[in-house]
Amino acid sequence: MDPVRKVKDAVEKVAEALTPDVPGSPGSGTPTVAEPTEPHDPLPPKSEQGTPETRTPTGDTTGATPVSHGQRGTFLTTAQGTRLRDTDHSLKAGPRGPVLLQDHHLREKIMHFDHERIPERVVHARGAGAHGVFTAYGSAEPLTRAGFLKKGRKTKVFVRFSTVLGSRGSADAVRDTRGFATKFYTDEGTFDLVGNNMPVFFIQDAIKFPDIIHAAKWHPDREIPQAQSAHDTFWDFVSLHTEAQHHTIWNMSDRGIPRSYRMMEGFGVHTFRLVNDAGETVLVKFHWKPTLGVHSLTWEEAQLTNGVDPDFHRRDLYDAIEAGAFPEWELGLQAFPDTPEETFADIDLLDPTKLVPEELAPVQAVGKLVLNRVPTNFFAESEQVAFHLGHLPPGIDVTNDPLLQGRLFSYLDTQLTRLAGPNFGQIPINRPHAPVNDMLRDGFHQQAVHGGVAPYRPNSLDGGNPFEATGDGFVDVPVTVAEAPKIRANPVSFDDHFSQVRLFWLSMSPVEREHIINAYTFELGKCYEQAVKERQLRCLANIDPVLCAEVAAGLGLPVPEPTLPLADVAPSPALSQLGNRWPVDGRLVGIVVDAEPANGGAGTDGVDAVRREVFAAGMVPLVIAPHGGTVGDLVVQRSFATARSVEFDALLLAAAPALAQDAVAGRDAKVGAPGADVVDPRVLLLVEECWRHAKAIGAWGAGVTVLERAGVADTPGVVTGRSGSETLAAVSALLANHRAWERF
Ligand code: HDE
Repeated sequence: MDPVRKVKDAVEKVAEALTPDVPGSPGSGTPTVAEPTEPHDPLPPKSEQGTPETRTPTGDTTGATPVSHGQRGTFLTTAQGTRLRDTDHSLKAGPRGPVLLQDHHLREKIMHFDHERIPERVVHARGAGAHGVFTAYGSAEPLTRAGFLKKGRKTKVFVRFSTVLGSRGSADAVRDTRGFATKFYTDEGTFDLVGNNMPVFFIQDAIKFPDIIHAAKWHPDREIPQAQSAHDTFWDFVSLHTEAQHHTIWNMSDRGIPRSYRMMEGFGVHTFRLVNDAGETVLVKFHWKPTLGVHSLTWEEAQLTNGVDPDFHRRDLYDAIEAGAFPEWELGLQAFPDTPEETFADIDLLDPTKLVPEELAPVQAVGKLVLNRVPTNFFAESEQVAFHLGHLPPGIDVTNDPLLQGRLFSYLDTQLTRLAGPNFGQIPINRPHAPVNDMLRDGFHQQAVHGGVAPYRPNSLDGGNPFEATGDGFVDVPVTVAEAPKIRANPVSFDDHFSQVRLFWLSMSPVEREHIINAYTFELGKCYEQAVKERQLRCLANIDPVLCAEVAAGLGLPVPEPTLPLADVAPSPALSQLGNRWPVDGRLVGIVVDAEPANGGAGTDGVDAVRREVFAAGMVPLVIAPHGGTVGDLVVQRSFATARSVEFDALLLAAAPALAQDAVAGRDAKVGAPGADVVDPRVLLLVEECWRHAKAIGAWGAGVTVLERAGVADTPGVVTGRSGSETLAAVSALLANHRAWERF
């Protein structure tokens, strides 16, 4: 089906579900879901979680015993399958007597609960995952023999997005790098692309990873701040360790506060090596390009969001998928000749603090990822998923990037502890969809009942099984390793720490530069140590004099002299987020309405039609009214008490709701204002915040009064129309630019 049609159909379904004539919607009086009184079967397990099991946990291969071991049958049981008649009362010696030690159900229930938590990830602890499908265009076929990149091939995927620094319960909209890890369940074995939303990293050698993470996470004495880089130890490290400056400017840019996971780019960061059937190789960098474009929050919006809705990105991802606005990315490759120098345009491809500008090496699209299903169980899937860079199918191989090489060790090692034993690959979300026939045996939490007597090679007792692959197995590309002394050192090219930081700065539009200046000023302003601030200013002096002077002015410190000549680099316009128009699918549009005329409001004339037009455009309308429930025929999604501007991408004002009469009376007594003219201050706050955050605002009819009262009428990105429809058209056009940038 045409994807646009598909989104519209799904969006219509949501629209129908929200109309009051649907049983169960507020005002209809008909309950949708009757309280269950009769036992019935639980939902079946998801199909792909059944595969690729061929044996049941009991070793039965006859098919007589079902494979799934959770949630079977209708009745509550113990973990051993004994049906239970009571799970609410402990076994006691009489109703008022002591609890008996022999109560196995009590002990089993509490024991299991006591151990429900597992250690969180040491980095990237906070995250959210989703299932999807990857479809290959075939354009990578000349470069790699990887089957999942052959034209038309569809591969199931699981993606987990994350922040890096915060704990599992920390807020989503913090200033931080985002993880973008993708598991492709290919039929030649699993491929994990474990990337970030920024193309460069803080360090050039994995041996320094504990240092950067110790510096960036909380202070060890008080375990604060949570999920923040705005503190002394972070800036102490990055100002001393100047190779971190490139990644740091990405964090200080709008890329550090994405609007949504759906609106982030992804990067494999390292250079990988592809090999085709003829044994020819190329070096590549992987890119994910979001269909909706790359968009960010503003800093004030991010800070408000973390209080108002700490789960903002998680909720946004799941809401979009459930509304049928499936998030999409194209997978792209930058390909470079595989030369002995491993450089391209003088850029060292093994240095993970360097990017290759797209103007020099265009990103070629090789397939599309669509996320179309939220996890059934957060713990089982998002929490237990384990990615690894060494999960490579035939046709993709690693390079000698020293950061990548260290990561190859780290992920297995950390997962051994986090998932408590070596068999985490058998957890449903981690199981390959390709058939597995390894000779790994036993260990904690072994799920398989392996047959045979000879888990070794060569053997004759199991008939020589399993056999080594002949033509189609994984082959390590036989790269020549130069004869060289054993040494702890970097290539000389790794010493250039500033040229690409300047390249990034020069590539930004004026408004993006302003945001970067503000971010450095905020973060350094939160540091206590004068020496740290001064040292970071010296780094900024080597990036750009204006950047350095502006931040120094904000901190009230002198402007230092650069210690290096400024790099002579050409900007890369592709790095800027501005200048394009993007689809508005899945954008949230708030519509402010008034109470019914009978209750002193102006009513909701024409609002239902606008709401339907918003849906038809693939966006999500949220009606905001003085109270919950319904107003006229409209179902209210947000009341003035629950609505906050940060949730909406654009605001429509259909009315000018007045302050409730009793509140007006109190206010009149204080300031003597004419009661009927007082617009509800919560509506004014919505408008003021949307305006400050440069969001599109539209009004028609009585709604125009609110613009005047808020003092924003006739300013950029604020439109009025003769009808709701006309206003929506103007607001949609503004939304395609993401923000009214002129307002900054
Ligand atoms: Fe990771 N990283 N990392 N990292 N990383 C982990 O593995 C590590 C790096 C990335 O959603 C850990 O299972 C080292 C770069 C993502 O489950 C750990 C180094 C990039 C995720 C680890 C790096 C990443 C992780 C913690 C320096 C982008 C979350 C939990 C050499 C290209 C995956 C785990 C998920 C997670 C180590 C640097 C991305 C400790 C040693 C560069 C997206 O093994």
